[in-house]
Amino acid sequence: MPAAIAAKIAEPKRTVVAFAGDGCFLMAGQELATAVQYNAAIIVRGRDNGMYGTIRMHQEKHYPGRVHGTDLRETRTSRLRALLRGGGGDRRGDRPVRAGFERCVATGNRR
Ligand SMILES: Cc1ncc(C[n+]2csc(CCOP(=O)(O)OP(=O)(O)O)c2C)c(N)n1
Ligand SMILES: [Mg+2]
Repeated sequence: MPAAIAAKIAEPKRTVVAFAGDGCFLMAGQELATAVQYNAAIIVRGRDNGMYGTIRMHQEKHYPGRVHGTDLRETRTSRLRALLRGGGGDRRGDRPVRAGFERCVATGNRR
């Protein structure tokens, strides 16, 4: 997300999309405040699998049966976004994604 925000500030006319896992969003999602502050209308496409999946993969591979500290609870990104006054929608499931994405692109391009 920080890189996406910087990219949008550097290239405001271009559409910038950040792909973020739930763990990634939990590590840097508060930077949404920076995006709002600098009117950097990025799109964040999240994937919530309830874990630090990449780290889990290494644990399972190198330490079978000793998974530790890689579970995450469901991340309610919509609440953080509302708190920080970011726009957009919360689209779960696969079917509404295209419409939601197109709306995000249109919104970002209006700014
Ligand atoms: C700031 C920071 N801290 C730690 C890491 C190490 N790290 C690499 S992948 C990963 C887990 C990412 O989890 P998530 O975003 O949920 O993606 P998933 O692997 O589950 O698809 C972590 C903690 C990192 N890349 N950046
Ligand atoms: Mg994850």
